[in-house]
Amino acid sequence: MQDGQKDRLSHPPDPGASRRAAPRTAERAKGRDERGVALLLAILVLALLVALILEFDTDARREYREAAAFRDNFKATVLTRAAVQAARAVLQQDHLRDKQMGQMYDATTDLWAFPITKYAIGDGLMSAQIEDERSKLNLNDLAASGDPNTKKTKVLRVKRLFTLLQLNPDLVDGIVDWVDADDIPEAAGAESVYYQALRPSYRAANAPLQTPRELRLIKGMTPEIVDKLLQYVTVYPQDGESRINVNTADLLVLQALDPRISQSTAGEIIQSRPYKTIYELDRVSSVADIMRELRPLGLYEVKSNIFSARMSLTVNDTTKSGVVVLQRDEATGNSTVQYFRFL
Ligand SMILES: [Ca+2]
Ligand SMILES: [Ca+2]
Repeated sequence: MQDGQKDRLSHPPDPGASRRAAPRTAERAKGRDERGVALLLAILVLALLVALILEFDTDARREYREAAAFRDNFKATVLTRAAVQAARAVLQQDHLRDKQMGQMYDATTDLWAFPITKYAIGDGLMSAQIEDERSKLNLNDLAASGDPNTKKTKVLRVKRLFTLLQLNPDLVDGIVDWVDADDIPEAAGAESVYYQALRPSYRAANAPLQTPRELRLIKGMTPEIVDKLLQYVTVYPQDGESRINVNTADLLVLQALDPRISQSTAGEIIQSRPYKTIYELDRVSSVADIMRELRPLGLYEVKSNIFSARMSLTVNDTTKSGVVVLQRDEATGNSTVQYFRFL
């Protein structure tokens, strides 16, 4: 027997040996593969985790920003409403002061007339300006039925203002028809028949204007014309009572009052402000006769009971603006909200 054979005989070949040797190599390879896969998985998980964290971070930041903006918006909204109460308080204070002094007039020298700029209120800054609505011509007085002469006087007054503003006075006929109860058009006006031919069609309100912005619906009006008018016309009080306050009225509004009031006489009226009573206009010699003549017609006044306030509240990066119209009770000085809108 050869050694090898002996050897093989004494050590019979292990049938599993070669099978075991091969798996050892395979296992090693498998081990390497598994470690590689595990590493890849780990890298993948890490990458996912990083992506997740980044996304979470972005989301969290966005949500935080959104929450902060929501919070600021909410605060500004609440503060805007608080500012309305502040405006009411200012007007009440003015009333009490007038009563104490025994001088019931409202002028631009009053405290309410001073603008408030970035006044700290709560977590926000408030800017506000109160305006006298009686410094403007009330367009709702054009609805007046009854005495045709009174109506004519009122219409002419508004037409004069339009002319002074270099706007077509015929536009006023459209406003008259919009607010008057009838369906009979004025010379240059328009009633529902006209608006119903438009696309989209609508009807004339045949009722007082609710807000100055409603003017845009009226024949011939454009947003530009309405913007130009806003400083000089009002729709408050809604019942159309339209005495203007000579202590606050603009030069053009004073001129519109009567055709004999020129730019220079209107300027003289402004120069001699404030007037504590309507009789004090007699001080202005150039216009005394005219004002005496207008006095019994109830065209003007030295005080006001209707005001508007524009407020803007800023909390961090969020600003909320609102406009409120306040009617002040002449006996108590307490104001009621006639209109409120966020801008
Ligand atoms: Ca009408
Ligand atoms: Ca009419």
